[in-house]
Amino acid sequence: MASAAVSETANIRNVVFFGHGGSGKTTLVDATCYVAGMTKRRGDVEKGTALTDFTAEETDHKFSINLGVAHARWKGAKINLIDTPGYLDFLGEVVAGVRVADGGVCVVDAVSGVEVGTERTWAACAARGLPRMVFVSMMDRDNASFRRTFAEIQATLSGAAIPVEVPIGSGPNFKGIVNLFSEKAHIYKGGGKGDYEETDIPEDLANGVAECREGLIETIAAADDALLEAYLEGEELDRERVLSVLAAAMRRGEVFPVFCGSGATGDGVRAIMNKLVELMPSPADAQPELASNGEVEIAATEAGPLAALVFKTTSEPQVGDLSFFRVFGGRVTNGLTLLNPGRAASERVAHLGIAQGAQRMEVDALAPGDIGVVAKLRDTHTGDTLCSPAKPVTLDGIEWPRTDVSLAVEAQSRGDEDKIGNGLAKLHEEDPTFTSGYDSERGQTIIRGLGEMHLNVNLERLTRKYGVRVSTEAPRIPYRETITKEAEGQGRYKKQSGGRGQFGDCWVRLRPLAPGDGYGFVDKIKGGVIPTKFVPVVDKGIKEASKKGVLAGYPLVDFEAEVYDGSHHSVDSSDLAFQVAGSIAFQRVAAEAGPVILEPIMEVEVETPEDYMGEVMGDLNQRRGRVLGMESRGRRQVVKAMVPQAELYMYSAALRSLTHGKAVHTRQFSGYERTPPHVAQQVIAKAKKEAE
Ligand SMILES: Nc1nc2c(ncn2[C@@H]2O[C@H](COP(=O)(O)OP(=O)(O)O)[C@@H](O)[C@H]2O)c(=O)[nH]1
Ligand SMILES: [Mg+2]
Repeated sequence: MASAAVSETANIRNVVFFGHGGSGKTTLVDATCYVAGMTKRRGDVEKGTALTDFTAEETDHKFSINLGVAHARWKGAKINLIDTPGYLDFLGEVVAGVRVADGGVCVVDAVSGVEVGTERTWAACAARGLPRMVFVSMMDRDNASFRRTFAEIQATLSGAAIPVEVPIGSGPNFKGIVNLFSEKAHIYKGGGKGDYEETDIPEDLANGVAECREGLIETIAAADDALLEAYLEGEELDRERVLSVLAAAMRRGEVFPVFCGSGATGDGVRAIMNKLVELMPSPADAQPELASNGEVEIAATEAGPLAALVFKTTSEPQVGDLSFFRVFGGRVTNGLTLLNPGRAASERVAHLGIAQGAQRMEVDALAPGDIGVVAKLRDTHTGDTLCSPAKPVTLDGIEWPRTDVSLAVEAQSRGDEDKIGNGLAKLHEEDPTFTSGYDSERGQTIIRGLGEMHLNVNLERLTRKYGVRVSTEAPRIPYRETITKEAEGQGRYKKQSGGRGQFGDCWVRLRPLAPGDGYGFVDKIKGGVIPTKFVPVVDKGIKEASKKGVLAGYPLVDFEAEVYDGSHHSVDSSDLAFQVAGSIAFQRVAAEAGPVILEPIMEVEVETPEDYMGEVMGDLNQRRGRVLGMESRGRRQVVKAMVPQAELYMYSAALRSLTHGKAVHTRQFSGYERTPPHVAQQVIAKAKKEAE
C-alpha cells in the first residue's frame, strides 16, 4: 500500500452520492477523482474499470451493488466520496452510506428524469436531515433536458430545489454552463478533465440568466434577515456572505442547489466539486452525534470521546476482511487498541488506511470525522461501534430497511449443510439486510432480503466465497385451516388389555371464532360426569390435535371448543385416556364443521409509471390480487392490492421485466383469508401426495 497524508477535520467533506440506478453516480465519482488528479485514467462502468465498481459481482453485473469509497483532494479539502447503488434491492447500502455522510449529492439523469429510486433514496437522505445538492447528469446525451428535469425535481423531490447554474445547449450541443454566482459562462474545452474557458454570458441567454440569478439570490436572501435587508436596499451582495448564508440554509434543509453536467465527459464536474468544498459542512460543522442512547455527545474533535462506526464490511478473495468506518470523535491511530462494546471484543488497528475504490493507502492516523478502512478485525461487523476502552460509548447503529422477500434454499450436495449455514451467517455479518434461518414449520432454510436480485447476489457470493452451491425454491406457504359452522360429537377412547385399561369419553362442540381470535375452551361439564381434574386434559388433547388440521394437516385456528358431556371409569380413566379422547373428538367434529383452507394475504404496494399501469394491473389480476385503490405520486401511480402470498413468488423479478425496472413494490403481511375452492383442492391434493 502507498501511504497518504493525514487530513484535518475542518478540511474533510463526507458526501454520499445517491439516486436511481443508472443515473450516473459511479461515473460522476470516477470523474471527480480523475478531474482532481487522484487517478491517472478514466474508469468506465461498462468496461468494469470504474473506481467504485470493482468487485467481481459489480464488474459482472455492470452496476453498483456495494457502496464504494473513494476520495478527491480539491481546493485544500479531502472530499470523501461514498458511491451507492441505485437499485432498491441494495437500499441497505444507501442507508449505510447516508448514516456516515454529512451531505449528499442526488444524481438525476437529464434524459429519464426523476425515477422511483431517486425518490426513495432522497427520502432516506431526508430522514437524516442531510444537506443535499442535485447533479443533473447526462447533459451530453440526446434528449437531455435540464428544464424538464428541473421541473420534475421541484415537483417530486423538493420545491426548495434551485438551479445555481444553467446549461448552455444540451445533448451533442452541450457546450457549457453559466455560473449564476459569478455571472460568467464556462465554455468546456473537452479532454475529459472538465477544463473550461471563462467568458461573458452569451447574448441570447442573458435574459433567462438574469431571471434565474434573481430567483437564486432572492431565495438565498430570504434565508437570512440581514442579507434580505441588504438585498432590498439594492446593495451589492458579497459572494462569501451569500455562500455562507446558502450553506446555513442547506443545513436547515431549506435550499437544495442544482447543478448540471456530464460524468462521462467530466464537464461540469469542477463546478460541483468547488461547491462541495464551499457549501457542505465539515464534520466539525455537521449535526452533533449523540451516542449511548443520547446520553453522550460525540464531538468531531480530539477529545471526542473516541467513537467510530463500521458501516461496511467486505471479504474479498486475496484481500481478506476489510471494515470501512467513520470516526465520529477522537483520533484513530495505527496500532491503537479499540473496544467493540457491543461484543465486548478488543480490536487492534493494524494497517490503517483510506480507500480509493479497490486501492488502499496507508495512513498513520485518521482525524476526527474522517473515513477509513482497517483490515482483519476479529469480531466486529457492519453497524458496530469501536471506541476507547477507557470510555466505552455506543453510537446509534444503522436503521436497515425492512426485508420482505424470501426464498428457500437447499444444499446441492449432501454434507454441505454446515458450510452453507456458516456461509449464510457470514454474509449476514457483511450485509445485515440479508438474513437466513431454518423455519421448522416449513421444514426449509429460508433466506430473506430486499428483493430477488439481492438474494441472488448473496447466493453468488456464497458460491464464490465459501465454495458451496445451493438450489432455490419457493418457500412453502404457511396455510391454515379453520371451521365455518358449529358441529358436535363424541370422542371416546377405550382400551382393555390384561390388567388396567384406559377409558376416556367426552362430547365436544366446536364453533368458529372471528379471524385472529385463535383458540378458546369452555367447560360446560355438569355433575362431574368428567371429573374436574380431567377437563383440562381434554382441552389439551383438542389443542394439540388442532396443530394438524383435518384437510391438509395445517394448523386449524380460530375456533372455540366446548366440552359439555362425557363419562368416566373409576379405575381405567387417566390423563392419557382423556387427552386421546379430546383429540379424537376434535378430529371427528372438525371434519363435520365445514373445514376450509386459509392462506396468508399480503398487502402489496406497487409504484409504477403511468405507462405501465395496464401491465401491472393485468398481472395483479392474474395473481388473484384484489385492488384496494390507486393514487398518483408525481408521474407515477401507486396501486394498493391484497395478494395471496402464494402468488408473489418471484414477483419483484416479474415486475422488473414487466416494467423495464421502472416499478417497485413493497409488501406486508395482512392476515389470512379463505382460499377459493380450486386452490384449496390443490393444497389438499399436494398435502396428500406429500403424506404418501
Ligand atoms: N453520456 C453519458 N453517459 C453517462 C453519464 N454518466 C453515466 N453515463 C453512462 O451511463 C451508464 C450508467 O452510469 P453509472 O455511473 O453506472 O450509473 P449509476 O448506476 O448511477 O452508478 C454507464 O454506461 C455510464 O457510462 C453522462 O453524464 N453522460
Ligand atoms: Mg453505480
